[in-house]
Order: sequence, then C-alpha cells, then structure tokens
Amino acid sequence: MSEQRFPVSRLDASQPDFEQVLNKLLDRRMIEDADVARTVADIIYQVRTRGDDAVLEYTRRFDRLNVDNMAQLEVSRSQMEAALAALEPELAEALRHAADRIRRYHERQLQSSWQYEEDDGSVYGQHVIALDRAGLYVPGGKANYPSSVLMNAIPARVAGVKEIIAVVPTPYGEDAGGAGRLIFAAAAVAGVDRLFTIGGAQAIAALAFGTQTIARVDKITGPGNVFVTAAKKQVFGEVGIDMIAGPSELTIVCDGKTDPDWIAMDLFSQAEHDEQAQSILISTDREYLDAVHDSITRLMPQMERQAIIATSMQNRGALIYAPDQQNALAICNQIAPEHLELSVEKPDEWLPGIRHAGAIFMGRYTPEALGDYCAGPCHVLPTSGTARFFSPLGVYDFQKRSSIIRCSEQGAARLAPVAEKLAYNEKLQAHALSAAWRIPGRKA
Ligand code: HSO
Ligand code: ZN
Repeated sequence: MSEQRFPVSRLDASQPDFEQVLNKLLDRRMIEDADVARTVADIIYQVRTRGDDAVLEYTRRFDRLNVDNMAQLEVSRSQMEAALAALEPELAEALRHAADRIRRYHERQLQSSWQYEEDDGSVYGQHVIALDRAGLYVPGGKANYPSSVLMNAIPARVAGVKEIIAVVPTPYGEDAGGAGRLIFAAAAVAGVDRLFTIGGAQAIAALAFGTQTIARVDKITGPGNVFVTAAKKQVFGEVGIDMIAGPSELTIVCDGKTDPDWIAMDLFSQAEHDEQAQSILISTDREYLDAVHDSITRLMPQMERQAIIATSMQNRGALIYAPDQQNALAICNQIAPEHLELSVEKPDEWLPGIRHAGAIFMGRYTPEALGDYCAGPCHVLPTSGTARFFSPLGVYDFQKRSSIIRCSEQGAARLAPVAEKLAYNEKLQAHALSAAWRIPGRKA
C-alpha cells in the first residue's frame, strides 16, 4: 500500500533538518496583507461616518443581498423562538443539552468580587462587573456553526452581560435569513438579545462604533475570516476584543495504542473545517505513523468534504516521529496548538509538560469533536501559536474589574508619609499635600 499512500508530510524529529522543516510547516504569518488592511480601514471609516447606509451598501455588495433597510437584516427574538419551535425535536434537544453543559461548565468560571480588611480598618479589594453590551461574531460563509452561537453567547450570559448582539453573515446568493434556521434557534437557546445577518469588516465596524440601528458594544468576540480579523485589530482600543484568530489547528500525540482509524478521523475532523486548517500527529512509534498513514489513505475517499480535507492534509498536515516523550512534548509546545489531543494511556503524566495549548483533550476517548459541540468548555480558542499568551474565550472575558481602596482614618495616616515622600520626589506637590493633610495636625 505504501507506494500509493496519500501525500501528507512525514517528519522525523531525530533528523538534523527537523527544526527547519517544522518551522516551514508552521509558517502561519497572517495572510493579511497591506491590501486587506487598506480595504478594511476604508470599510470601517465608511461605517463609522455613514452608519446603516454603509452597512447596507456593503451587505448588498459583498453578501449579494437585496436589502434597503436594516429591518430586513434583523432577526427578532420571536423569529429566533419560532426557528427553535420549528426544529425537529431531537435536534432541539441536542441544542438544549449542549447549551446546558456549556452553561454548567462556565458557571464555574464566574469570578466574584473580593475584599480584605487590614488591622487598621482599611479595606482593599476588587469589584467584578459584567460588561454592559457584547457583540458576538459568528462565522458564516463556507460553514455554518450554530455551536459557535452557544459557545460565544453562553459565557457572556453567565457573566451577566446586559445585552448580547450577535452578527452572522448570510452565505452568497441566499435570501436574508439564509444564514440558517439552526443559527436562529441556537440564538434563542443561548439567550441572544439581537441578531443581525451581517458579516465581514462592516459588521465589526457597526458593533465597534454603533449605527442608527445597532448599539455600539463594549467588546467583540468570536473568530472570522481575514477581513474580520483585520477589522478586529483595527478597532481594538475603541472596543475590547477577545483574541486574534487564524486558521484552526489540531495536534495529536499518540503512544501508538489508539485505533489508527480513530486518529485519522480526528485529523480529518479538523481538516474538514477549511483548506488552511492544520492537523498534525506526533508519535514515538514509527510503525504506528505508517498505520495512521494507511488509515488516512483508505478513509479519505469516503469523506464528503474530501476536497477540503485533502487540500488541508496535503498542504499543512504532518505525521511526525519523535524519539521520546520529552521530545514529543517539546514539539507540542513549539506548535502551541489550538487543540491538543493526548491520545495516550496516562495523559496525566504528559499534562505537566504541556505549556501551550488552547484546549487539552485527555486520553483516547476524548476526540476534539466532543469538545467542539457539547463537552462544556468553550470552542473559541487561541489559534496559530497564540496559546502562548491567549486563553480560551470564557466568562472572564465578559467581566471586568475595578479596584477597591477604602482607607480608614488610621490607615490614611499610616500611608500618607509614604505617598508624601514619593510625591515630593516626583515633584508633585499637590499629591504630597493631598496625602499629608490626612495626617492629623498636618494641615495648617
Ligand atoms: N473546531 C472548531 C469548532 C467547531 N467544530 C464548530 C465544529 N463546529 C473550533 O476550532
Ligand atoms: Zn471543529
């Protein structure tokens, strides 16, 4: 079979050129070029200055929708509820079941305010407050992800965000609303307040600056295409954003004892998202890599999305031999994958060595797909190596903090000399006096 194996890269970490080959494979400089940035800057400017008119114009042009007012692009709460009611019962139940699990997981992430009191009666602490309004971007286009509605909206709801506005683009050529009844139903289940069938940089600009119809939000979350990502970068600071997302990835580490067909299908599950997605398997067992390679070759023709999977596997996929566990861990950390499957006998023994990964799927019975839909944790995760500094989208992204400082009379008298000293050193007399006058007898 080996002569006609599917062409996926085979790498060997014991070879001297491995680093170079791996770096080339991981090269994921954003496809965002200067042209994209300029186009996006113009769209943002237009939406910022002309509001709804510009949003309508871009939606006609890019999404080919025949619309002339914003009401045609809004899905009301009752339309969301109607979409949910119209679903076949098993599907509605699956949505609810997933939503319940996601909610329960995220309730554990809620941060609460805290305070402590010092012996002089002063109190210090942190006051935690939910954002007023969040904007959720749900990708449309090539695929349609009702699960992403749940994954963005439920953490926001759990945090206590007052108003959740979601946007989802309508795929080319479909009627407004063609974005999918299941998206609307998911929005009903997740408790989205307002939903607009708009997308691209124009949707990000509308959420960031507001229009006559869409209220400006405090933070925008959720992944999108290069235009959406460029737009999020450009509006950052004007509004909060969750992270900068690139193509989706999966890295699997396997000890050679998981059914090779399972692993091949796990790799495919990531690859079927889009041609840019990246699926990598690392194993300390060379023969096992051959077995998975054979599974890939055999299963590929059966796949409905074969064209996308094959392109992704051929261009960005890899089967990597690592001589030992330590080596395999080092490669994982270098990749810093969005999803990491530890398909090994004792995943707990591997976990302490993992430094960078968006989500870690432990053991043979935890394929990424279960996490994508219903395990509970959020599937909006840091991609393209950004797990080095970003975390999964969570309740904490929809909460912010204020510091609490409450000095007692005695506490102020204790702190004031310290502040006064530092203030004079900075040549800030008003600061020094403001502090010192709290000390009994210091104000003339
Ligand atoms: N794997 C995607 C999430 C998803 N999968 C949605 C299926 N539907 C996030 O990387
Ligand atoms: Zn997925």
